[in-house]
Amino acid sequence: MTEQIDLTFSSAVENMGGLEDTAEALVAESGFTAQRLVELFDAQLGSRQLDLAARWLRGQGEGYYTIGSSGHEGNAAVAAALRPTDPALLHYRSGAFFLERARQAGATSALRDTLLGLVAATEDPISGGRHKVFGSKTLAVIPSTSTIASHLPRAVGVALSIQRTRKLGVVGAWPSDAVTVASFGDASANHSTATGAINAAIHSGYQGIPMPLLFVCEDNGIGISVGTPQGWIRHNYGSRPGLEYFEADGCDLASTLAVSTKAAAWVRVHRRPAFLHLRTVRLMAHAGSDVETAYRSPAVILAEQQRDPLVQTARLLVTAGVLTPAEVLDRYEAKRQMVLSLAHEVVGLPKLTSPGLVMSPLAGPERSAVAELAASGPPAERRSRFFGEDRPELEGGLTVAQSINRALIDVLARHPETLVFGEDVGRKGGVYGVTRGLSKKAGPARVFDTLLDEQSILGLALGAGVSGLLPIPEIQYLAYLHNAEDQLRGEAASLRFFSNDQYTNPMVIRVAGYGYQKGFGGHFHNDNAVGVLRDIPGLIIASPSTPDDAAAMLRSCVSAAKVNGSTSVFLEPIALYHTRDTYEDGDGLWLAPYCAPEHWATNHVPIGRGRTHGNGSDLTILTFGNGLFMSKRVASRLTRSGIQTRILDLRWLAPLPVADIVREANATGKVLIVDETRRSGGVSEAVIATLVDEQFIGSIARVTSEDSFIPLGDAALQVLLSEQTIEAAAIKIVHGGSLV
Ligand SMILES: Cc1ncc(C[n+]2csc(CCOP(=O)(O)OP(=O)(O)O)c2C)c(N)n1
Ligand SMILES: [Mg+2]
Repeated sequence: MTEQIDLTFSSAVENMGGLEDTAEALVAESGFTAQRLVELFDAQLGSRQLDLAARWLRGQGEGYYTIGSSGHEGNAAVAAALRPTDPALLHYRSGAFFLERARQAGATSALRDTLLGLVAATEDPISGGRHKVFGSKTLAVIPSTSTIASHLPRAVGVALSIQRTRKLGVVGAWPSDAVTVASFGDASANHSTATGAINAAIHSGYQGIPMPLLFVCEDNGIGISVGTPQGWIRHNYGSRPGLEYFEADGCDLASTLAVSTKAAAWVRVHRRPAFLHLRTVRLMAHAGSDVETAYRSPAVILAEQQRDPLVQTARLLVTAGVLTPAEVLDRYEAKRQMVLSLAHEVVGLPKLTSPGLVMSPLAGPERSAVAELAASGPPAERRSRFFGEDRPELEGGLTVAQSINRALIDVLARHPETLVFGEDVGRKGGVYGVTRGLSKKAGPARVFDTLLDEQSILGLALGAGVSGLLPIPEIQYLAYLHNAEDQLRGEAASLRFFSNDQYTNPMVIRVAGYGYQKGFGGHFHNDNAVGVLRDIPGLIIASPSTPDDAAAMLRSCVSAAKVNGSTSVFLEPIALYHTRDTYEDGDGLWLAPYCAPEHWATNHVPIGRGRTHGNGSDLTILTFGNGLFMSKRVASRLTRSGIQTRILDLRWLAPLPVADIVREANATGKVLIVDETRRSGGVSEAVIATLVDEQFIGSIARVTSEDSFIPLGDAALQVLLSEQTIEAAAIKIVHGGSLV
């Protein structure tokens, strides 16, 4: 099918004539030589022909993506104003930016690479056939998901990390004078993710924290079918203190170049955030499948076509005598032929043809490499600087909170690129004291308070991770992860998948969670639902219960992040943070000594391995978190009534310790799952499914919390799993239903 803009371009150029300008004047206006202008025109032509080829491929049933860049080709000028080493997180209409950046870097395959993405060929150098994304390791383009604006919190993190790595003496991924660029559409500018990220950038800049970040809003006046109110972007962002504002007609290459150059230079010099507003048009509808005439009048569509940036660049070049109309048309047709012949080449290339191929980037880290790294302690000199005379292994029994605190200090000493941050993490040392003293020891550049925005906290971690740092962000309460979830689910967990393992998100997200808190009641401080984490492919979920496991498991998660960029969620049981006694007041049995580095190898906790407590042969209890504490107490009472149990602490909710589950289940033939999360969507469902999958043929029962939110006060105990319930269920399964 012939596209209208294709015909309009040819007829507009044919009718161009007359030298109304001079090449010198054009060069003076844009700040670029005539030859560079022709190169940028080449990037614009390439981008346009890619859009046309995408539709041709779709028509052949060979292409799977038709969201194009037509009307946005002015963004070639933004690339030209930046350096190819400046980290870029791009809007999906960035074809011309991408081609120009490739040209700057001397990369010759960008047209073909983009086509490989369109046909989902395994040869696609960025995603390996998993998605059409603009991304490249060599071009410093970090691929973004299609969730609009969700790349912006990461962009803030990348910008912050540019100087932070230098400050810490860590090898960073970007040059020290780099500028981060992040582009997005006008409708996206209203998304809370965008407004949150822009706020976080201004908040940093306001405090004098370097934040070299250029936001580029490509304003085509519409988001799918919904118009952006006239002048809204300028009204909203044009005069924000702390956000330098630049605006250009994105359809006019010369002025876009001049303004982009000014904006990029401003950010590079001032290390503060700026907002570049490019007025563009959207040609050929939102995507190939979008029937624009359903919501836009023919007059509006025509008016947009008349602002076609390609026609305008052609006019600039022709009227300044740089190219003749015939030369422009030759270039246009030559580019069409080149792109079409590449499109023919990529049709039929191999696709991902097995689950294993699709999922290869989701594989976990190599076990031996994690074990080896987790066993290696910090240099003695650095460790003694951090701990002084108070080496934790000499402190005697520690609580879970103390143990995590000491383990974090060891991680900070072992890995100088580690950052620990979150709300109240720095000066106060965490709501529960888990990060107490860390900021003093490691310094405020490494352990610090953030603004109150979980989305920004995770975004900062995402940006730090791709910049050479090792972030350990804290989410203060599990319930408050949910308003930032996309950063974990959509960004952190999917990046390595969509970049074929080239970009990763090394990080350990500490989350305080679960119920049974005595100090602070109600649902939000006692959230016991983890379903939202358990189905994220590739995500590691650690759930330590005991002080010694907590320290060792933290080392495992950190090592996995270092070894292969794994993202882990480290779920800390608030109710056990300060627990000392297990059975009776003063017994001190929940405390555990801290393991000295020379014993880390023998005390290593592999990811996906549980821990068995006891060796009874009557009943196997499978549990985790507070469930371990309750089960141990119940088990001791059961012993008195002649029932001998063994308890498997799962320790990892993903990957589950399948081999341990099966072994311990078979050891008694009777399994009770003790699950403090909800009955629906809770952990017990996965454990039962594992037993069924593994063809366990004994008895299975489960006790869980109710499908409820947690109310305030003692009413919580009505819906949270209790020791009495566990005990009754244990007796029932052992004695076949008769309570004794
Ligand atoms: C969070 C989210 N909600 C909805 C969508 C579906 N969606 C894709 S593009 C789009 C419109 C974006 O408009 P704009 O930001 O102006 O960019 P444009 O396509 O106009 O360049 C929408 C709603 C999405 N991708 N992400
Ligand atoms: Mg738009």
